[in-house]
Amino acid sequence: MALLNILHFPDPRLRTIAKPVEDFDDNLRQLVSDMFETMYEAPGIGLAATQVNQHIRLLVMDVSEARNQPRCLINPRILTAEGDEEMDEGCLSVPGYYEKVRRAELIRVRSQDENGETSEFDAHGLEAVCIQHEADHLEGKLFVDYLSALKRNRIRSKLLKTQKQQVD
Ligand code: GNR
Ligand code: NI
Repeated sequence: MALLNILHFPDPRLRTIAKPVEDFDDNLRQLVSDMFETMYEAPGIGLAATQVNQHIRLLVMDVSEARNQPRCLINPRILTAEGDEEMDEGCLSVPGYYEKVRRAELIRVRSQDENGETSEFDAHGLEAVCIQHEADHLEGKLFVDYLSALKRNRIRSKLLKTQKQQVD
């Protein structure tokens, strides 16, 4: 078990497009386990491999109140998306900032688990928002990309400033 380092905006590595997972081996299962540990410790409701500098199509999540419903999505694909909803979003890679983002309210998802088994399911509400947020990470996209350039640049400057203070 290990806690992984989470990259922070505007780190350019967060802009990497993740590659499909092909090998469902012990290495992958170790990464999944470390990502769950990192997500629960943070704490967060989701974590994409991109955020821990692993550029493969893998995300973990748990949107339950009791934090006892771990879910791992590998090579996830959003097949269909319906409706609109606006929710306040945060991101472990953009610490301290919460802003409204508009997303689909109902999605159908196809993904694999850590053993390579494929399944399909519908998601709505917070679960749907989380999957869309994590799927964006795998495309190198962050929730701040949906904000105005003014807001995004303000967040970038403030985070850069705190990052510099941490190095000094
Ligand atoms: O912990 C998280 N909370 C959250 C809240 C609203 C919308 C999306 C999220 S995901 C975020 C964890 C994270 O950064 N995942 O990439
Ligand atoms: Ni995020």
